Amino acid sequence: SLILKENQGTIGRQPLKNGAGSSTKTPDLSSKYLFVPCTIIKPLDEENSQKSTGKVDGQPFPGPTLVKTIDGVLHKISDSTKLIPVTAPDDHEGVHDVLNLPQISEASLLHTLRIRYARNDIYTSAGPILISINPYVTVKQADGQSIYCEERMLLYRNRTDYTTGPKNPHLFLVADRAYKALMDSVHSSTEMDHLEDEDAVMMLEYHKPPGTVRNQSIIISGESGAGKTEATKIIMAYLARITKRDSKASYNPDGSMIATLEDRVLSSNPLLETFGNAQTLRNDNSSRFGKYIHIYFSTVTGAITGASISNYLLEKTRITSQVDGERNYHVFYQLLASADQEMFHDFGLQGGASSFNFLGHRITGNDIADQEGFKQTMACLAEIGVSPEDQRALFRTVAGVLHLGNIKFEEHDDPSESFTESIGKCRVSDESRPSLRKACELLGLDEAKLEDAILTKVIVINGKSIKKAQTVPMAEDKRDALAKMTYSCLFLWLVHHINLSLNQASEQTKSIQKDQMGCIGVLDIYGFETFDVNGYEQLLINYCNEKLQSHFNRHLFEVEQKLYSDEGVDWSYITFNDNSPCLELIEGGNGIIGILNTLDDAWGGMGTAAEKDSKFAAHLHRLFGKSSELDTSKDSVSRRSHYKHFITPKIGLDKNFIIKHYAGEVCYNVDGFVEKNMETLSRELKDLGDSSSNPFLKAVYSTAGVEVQCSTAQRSSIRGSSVSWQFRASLQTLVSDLERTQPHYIRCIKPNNSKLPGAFAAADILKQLKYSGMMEAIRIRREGYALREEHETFYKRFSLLLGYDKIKKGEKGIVELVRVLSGLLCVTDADWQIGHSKIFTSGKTPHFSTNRYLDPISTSHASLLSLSQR
Ligand code: AOV
Ligand code: MG
Repeated sequence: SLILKENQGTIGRQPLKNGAGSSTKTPDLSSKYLFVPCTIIKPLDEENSQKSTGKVDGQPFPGPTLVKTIDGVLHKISDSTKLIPVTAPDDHEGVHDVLNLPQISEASLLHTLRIRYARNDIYTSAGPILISINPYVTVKQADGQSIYCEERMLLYRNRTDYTTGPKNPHLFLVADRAYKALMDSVHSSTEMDHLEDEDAVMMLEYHKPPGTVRNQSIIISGESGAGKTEATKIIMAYLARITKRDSKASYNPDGSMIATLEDRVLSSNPLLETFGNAQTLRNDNSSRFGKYIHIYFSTVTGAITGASISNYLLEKTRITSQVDGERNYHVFYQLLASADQEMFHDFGLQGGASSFNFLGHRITGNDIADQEGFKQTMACLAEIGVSPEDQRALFRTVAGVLHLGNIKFEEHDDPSESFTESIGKCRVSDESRPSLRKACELLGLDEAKLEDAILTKVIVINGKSIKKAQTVPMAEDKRDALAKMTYSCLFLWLVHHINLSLNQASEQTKSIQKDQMGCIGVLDIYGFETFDVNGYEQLLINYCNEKLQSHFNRHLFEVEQKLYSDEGVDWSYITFNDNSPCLELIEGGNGIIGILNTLDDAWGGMGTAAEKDSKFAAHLHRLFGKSSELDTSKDSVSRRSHYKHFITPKIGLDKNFIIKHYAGEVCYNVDGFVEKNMETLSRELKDLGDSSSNPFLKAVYSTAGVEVQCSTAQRSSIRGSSVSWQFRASLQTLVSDLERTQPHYIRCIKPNNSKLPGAFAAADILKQLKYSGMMEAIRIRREGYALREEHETFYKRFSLLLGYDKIKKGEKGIVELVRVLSGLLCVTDADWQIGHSKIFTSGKTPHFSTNRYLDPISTSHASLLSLSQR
């Protein structure tokens, strides 16, 4: 087989109409035919064709050539040397695990994924990593049931060891592997002997003495809409189902049944989605926060004993404004679609979604889905034990936020009001007074106090507090800040409440000792992002990905290294792709101040937020740009590796800077950076919140532990309290937590940008494979030995196949066999290594064409393997 190489975009634009099986459609080569296998029909250039006579069959001829792709379409290739020859025997088409491919490359990886996706195999393994491609439909198994049905769960669970039962890659396989590894880490594990290769590799590293719990983590990443949240839910459902015990039902004092812990764990997902997910252009149910869910198990009984959720960086701008075609958080629309008569009246919802400024006006809710969502939200709230009073108070707060958004301001010049200093005074407009009144009623706030807090600012000059009037834009900003504070505190209150509910179980299971508890953490976090315009949020998200990538690289490298050194095989040539220079450029360290610290420092001094943004950009270019002032310092050589990751754009210097991330270059626009990083909550707003007469809201504000940064104008920096600083701290905790676990990686891929089932946009998919670090995983394998086989299996296979039944048994026999095979395959000693228990073969064994593949003597080890399996 041959595979069309990337950037052959023009060759198929004029398909040959008369060719057999040709299509009249113009194929989109940039995507459709990217790395599609084809065969050479004939060289088109006679001279070249003659020159090539005598060449090995199947090798590309230089010059224009006619090729036929597997779908029968003919293509004229201008330069056939651009075709990539691949070793792809037919029985390796669409293998479960791409590391079993005789030759692993971008091309063969993409082709395998394409074939599998077309036959509804949406999961593919790459050794220990699971690649998942969003199907955008419920995938069914042969009997018509969903591939996530209970029967299937039990099938994955009930296999006696890893050599029986279903092997097709699946989320259940990963979840089960994590669960089994957790349980095995406490029990003496002789089962190791039965494990399949890849499982054994993973377990090997973590084979701890009996009695020590090895916590597990499942790290799910991918771009928006790739299926992370769905995967998280499927994994949680699996773990809840396989550990479910038949326990006696327990009841509340009012006679209602208390939901089981497993059910409560599962209920947490729809609740978090209601308050933290929204429809975006990329995903109808996009999570606007990151989450790490710890599920605790008793290692004695195997049952779930509790759970807890850590959340990261809820997107706050969405609460007050959304881009065209996107929505605010689901809960607003659910409330509007389903509130009962009493709520409608009490909460002032009669005008519907279009009457609220915070809901935008371009997109209406999907009433049916929102009504269904509301029912589920109510049921889940009850399940996690939120009282009917608190449920109502919660929705009351949601409605209060909506009314805040309808408060408008106008300029006025009323001389009766005197401020020490007034620029352009403003007041609440008359027509929006009812909104102010309603917001105050719902949030338990005093109207006059709210007005005062929004319309004035207290500043301290020479120890004296002075009230300063605010302009209309300033008052609008404060109104929005109050709405964001209220909603984000509500979200934190909910997370806190869920955690309380999920930990009640630990009360019931108090008898379980600490060393008898184990944990599986599931991380559903935003993937690498790059848009036309990238802002503050993208910087933090990509920083997070850079951090996780570092963890991923180190893990892959260490696993590989451990395997080789345990086998006594030389691994010195495997290089570690270290992204710490880029990480340090962002977060600082190693003598580098870092972008985030520079941003924190940009807060100080005078000037508007926009001026500070520009100053920040200028400062970055001075610090890290090509002509950096630090460049001349004596330790500049060691620092230069950091600068390589910082690029000063050719135009728009005052607004932009570029970071060269592991996944590619991203240009960031500094607009709003300083404000977003600071997220000032003025003293007035904090005091206002404290003054609420609504006990629920008081509790909400206090659980969230509202941090106030007051009078920061006098401080030169906000290091230690900025949003990025808090994010950095929570990320650090996350990474150190992950480092104590055995990780399992799931890489979610979005197949196309139209949310369509079946469409495989190859170029975009390839980009995502790169972002997700898959290419790095492949590189490590290719640098090392792609194929490994137990001595005995290897011996049995090849000694028989080649008729060498006379060669010696044991260690000597293996050495002899390897020597003979090397000679036959014309490979060098560097392509083989004999480990203590395994034979390692490099993935660099020579290419062979389809024709040569049929001849066992001249084929490589890999095809011998497949032949001998027949
Ligand atoms: P995300 O979590 O990765 O995006 P989701 O898990 O929300 O993406 O998936 C997006 C949508 O794709 C879902 O709402 C489903 O319609 C569909 N989908 C995903 N996985 C499956 C599956 N296994 N089977 C069927 N449909 C699926 V984001 O949170 O936006 O980064 O921010
Ligand atoms: Mg999500």
